[in-house]
Amino acid sequence: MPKYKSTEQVLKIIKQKDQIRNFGVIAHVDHGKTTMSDSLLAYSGIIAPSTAGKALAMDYDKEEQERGITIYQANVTLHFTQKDKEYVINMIDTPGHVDFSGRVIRSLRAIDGAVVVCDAVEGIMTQTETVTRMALEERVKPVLFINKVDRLIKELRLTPEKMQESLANVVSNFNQLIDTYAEDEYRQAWKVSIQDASVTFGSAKDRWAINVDAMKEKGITFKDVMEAYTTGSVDELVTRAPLAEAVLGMVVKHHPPPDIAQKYRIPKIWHGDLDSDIGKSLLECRDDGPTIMMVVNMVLDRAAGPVAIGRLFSGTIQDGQTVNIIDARKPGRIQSVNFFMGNQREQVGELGAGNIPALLGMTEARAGNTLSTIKDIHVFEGIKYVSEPVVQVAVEPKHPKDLPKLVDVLKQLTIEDPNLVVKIDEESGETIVAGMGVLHLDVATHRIQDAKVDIVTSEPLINYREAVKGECEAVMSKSPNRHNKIFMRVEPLEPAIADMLRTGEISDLKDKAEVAALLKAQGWDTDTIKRVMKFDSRGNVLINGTKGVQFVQESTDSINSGFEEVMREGPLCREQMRDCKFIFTHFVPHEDTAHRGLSQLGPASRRACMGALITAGTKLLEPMLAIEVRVPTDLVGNVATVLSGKRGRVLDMQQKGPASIVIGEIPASETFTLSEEMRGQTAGKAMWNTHFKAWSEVPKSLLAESISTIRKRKGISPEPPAASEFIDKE
Ligand SMILES: Nc1nc2c(ncn2[C@@H]2O[C@H](COP(=O)(O)OP(=O)(O)OP(=O)(O)O)[C@@H](O)[C@H]2O)c(=O)[nH]1
Ligand SMILES: [Mg+2]
Repeated sequence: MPKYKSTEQVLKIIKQKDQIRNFGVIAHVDHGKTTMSDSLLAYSGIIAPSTAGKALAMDYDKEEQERGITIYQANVTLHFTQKDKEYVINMIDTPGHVDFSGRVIRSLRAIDGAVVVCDAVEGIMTQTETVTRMALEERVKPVLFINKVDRLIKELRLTPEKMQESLANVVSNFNQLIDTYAEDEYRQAWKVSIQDASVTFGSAKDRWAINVDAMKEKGITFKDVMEAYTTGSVDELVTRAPLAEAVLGMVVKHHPPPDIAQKYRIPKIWHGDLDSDIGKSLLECRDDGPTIMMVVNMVLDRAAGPVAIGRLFSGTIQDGQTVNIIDARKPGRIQSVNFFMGNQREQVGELGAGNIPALLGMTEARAGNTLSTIKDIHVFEGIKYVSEPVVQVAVEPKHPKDLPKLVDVLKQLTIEDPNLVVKIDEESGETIVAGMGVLHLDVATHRIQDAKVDIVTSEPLINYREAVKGECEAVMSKSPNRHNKIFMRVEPLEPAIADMLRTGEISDLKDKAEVAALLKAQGWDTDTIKRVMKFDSRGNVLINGTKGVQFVQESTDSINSGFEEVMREGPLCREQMRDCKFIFTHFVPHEDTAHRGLSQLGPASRRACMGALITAGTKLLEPMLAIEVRVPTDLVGNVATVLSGKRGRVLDMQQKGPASIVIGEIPASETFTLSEEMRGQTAGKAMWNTHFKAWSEVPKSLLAESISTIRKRKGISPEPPAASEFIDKE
């Protein structure tokens, strides 16, 4: 028996593809996504209408309610009727804060349309741009909801003409984003317009919304909206023009049903053979084809364990079915098929292609995995994150006996949040948790405490990277038994290739022909491509440049292991290496296998890589953040002062209503005291957000000090090693 009446209605029509829509709500932080979602939930009978706009039902987590911010993506399945036609609407509310953008990117894979929510006063902000770009890259079609129109009336007291002008401005700025980021085929077709009702205006807080269709049908004008506010009859406006009717009306009109969407989305996200039976079933979204699902999020349910949520692109999925987790090469048995309704689950037994099932029992699955009844199926393209974990804290249990419990909780957290990176330093015994930003880590450490593990955390620390500066002639290192010689040189790797390694477009697991074509396009010759020994996902590569020597093939694993060790911990500060191309130029192995095993060749390879890097010269990279500060215009100069005092700079300035937006950049390491200084300089009138922009070389004047600080923190000698420690003479 379903818990919600809407589920009964949904299950009656769930097989009709043209009556299904999958959409997500995406936006800049605080623009009103969750408040808007409330109205949709109330309309569908999932929450009481009186609480909509205040309940923030999709922010069901205690931490979210306390902070007033969305942290987790939340799925819900709604029933909607328009002119006697019924629809099943699978909706995902996503977080706006940049620290959680990984959850937005993953959610986009499951949906076909996005409602981009935009604050009428603030207009298009950085994160509006980022999420819209990410949606377009996934071929997810956007429509626009301009929210907080009440602010234009109550706060800015605009005339109806000025109000329309200001709204038209937001629309045109939004279309510029589509111009910039959409692929050629969609650039014109996906522009939004007021005339065709792909733009809706409203106030999520006050629960009304209008678009051209609603205006025509109900005879409402902007003048009526203004009057409602001046005469205090907003409630009447809500009855005449409920938000859900306009927004869901826009969704069913402009967002494609799954079978239509998959025709053009599958070629982008699945690179298998489209002419095969499997390919056809995916393109046509067939219920009777093989079961093929991509997991986009793992959610931990206290009672039921890990729940795998994703998009079923082909076939039918049922309670009790066994499917293969292709990436893990393991089978799993589905205990039950559910809809997620906020934090509740609704068991539905079976779902067809084009839906967003939540599966119990698939405990070994992870976000990004492909599930299928076919064992050797081509997996979906990986998720490409726009940011990297740049901040970290060291975590230690207060009572040493809690260590196993801590490790266990951290394991659970990383299942749910693949953007959280946990590293246990074997030398110092330290547990390091790295994340996208301070808020991300703060939420993670609270989750640990919630699990009743008392911990001590360090101040947040910045993650660094190391990269090679120049190139060098081959250097030689011997194995510990002195019987094997490895010759290695290094040079910078082409940036485009390094990026493809980090996004996973190029990896050892990828189809060889596909990888070869990508490298060729970057100017690599066929011989070099064939000689790749190891692709490192941090953005490094090792190439076999030896000619006519024996035993290279069988020694590859050992040599790769030494290389990888150095890529994990570089010579300057034991930070990760990036953008390096190593060439293994010559090999003098011992005749006898017993003398050239892993314990001999691993260290020799490690030493040769270290020696080559130090000889070629390395640089230390720090994360540079983009910063966007909103202040009253007369305080712009003060913001510039704060930024330049912290090794940052102003890059651009924009006027937005009564405020100015200062766009600039600042090293992440300088942001820990930013709040106090900004408050001091602007009397608390500045609001800002930052996001990862690029890895930037630590300036010479700070280099020596930075290196020794990092090394001391890690409990190693403050001076980095010299090349001679790793290089041997003949
Ligand atoms: N004046 C006004 N305030 C609104 C409106 N919609 C939302 N708000 C307020 O804006 C704030 C943020 O609303 P949320 O719905 O949590 O925004 P969000 O986009 O979900 O935020 P994140 O998920 O954290 O990015 C809350 O204080 C809301 O009450 C609106 O239409 N008018
Ligand atoms: Mg929210």
